[in-house]
Amino acid sequence: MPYTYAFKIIVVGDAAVGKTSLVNRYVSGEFSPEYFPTIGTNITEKSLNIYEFTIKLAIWNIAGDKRPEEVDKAFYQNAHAAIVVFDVSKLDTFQHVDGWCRAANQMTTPTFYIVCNKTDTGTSAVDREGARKKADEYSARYFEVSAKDGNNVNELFNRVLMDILKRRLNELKARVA
Ligand SMILES: Nc1nc2c(ncn2[C@@H]2O[C@H](COP(=O)(O)OP(=O)(O)OP(=O)(O)O)[C@@H](O)[C@H]2O)c(=O)[nH]1
Ligand SMILES: [Mg+2]
Repeated sequence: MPYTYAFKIIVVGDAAVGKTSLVNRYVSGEFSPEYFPTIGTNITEKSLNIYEFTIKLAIWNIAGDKRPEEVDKAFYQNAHAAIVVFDVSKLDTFQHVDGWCRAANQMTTPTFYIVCNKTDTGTSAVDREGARKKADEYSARYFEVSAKDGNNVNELFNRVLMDILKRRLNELKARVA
C-alpha cells in the first residue's frame, strides 16, 4: 500500500479574480470564459504519485463575495498553504489582498503565495513592483499567471507542493536533531 499524505491548500481573493479558473486549469487543464460564481466552499482533490508516495492535495476555494473576516474559521484552519489571488485588471482586488492575508494569518501559519491573475488581458491596473513588495511583506512568493492560457499555473502549484514538502522535511529534521 503506498503511503498517503494529504495537504490542504486554500485559495482566497475577491469575487471573479479567477480562483476557480486557476484550480480548474491546474486540476483538469480546462478553462471556461463564462463566469459561474462559486457558492459557499468548494473542495477539489488532486492526487500525485511521487516515488512510492501518494500525495493528496485538497484545494479549498471559496466564494469571493464575502469579506475575509466573514469566512468560516474552519476554512482557514490547518491550511498548509494559502494562495491569495488578485486580478491584474482590477485595482481594488489588489487592495484587498492585505485583508485576505491577515485573515489567513490569524488562523494558521501557512506558506503564502500572492498571485496576479489574468496577465493575458494585457491590461495592468496594478503596479507589478508594488505587488512584489506586498509579497515580501508577507514573506510570500509572487507569481504572475493566466488561468486562461495556462501560463505559470503548473509552476505555481508545483512550487506550493515543493514548499510544503520542504517544510515537512525540515520539521522531521528538527525532531531528530
Ligand atoms: N482573461 C482571463 N479571464 C479569466 C482568467 N481567469 C478567470 N477569468 C474569467 O474571470 C471570470 C471569473 O472567474 P472565476 O474563476 O469564476 O472567479 P472566482 O474568483 O472563482 O469568482 P468567485 O467564485 O465568485 O469568487 C470568469 O469569466 C473567467 O472566465 C484569466 O486568466 N484570464
Ligand atoms: Mg469561484
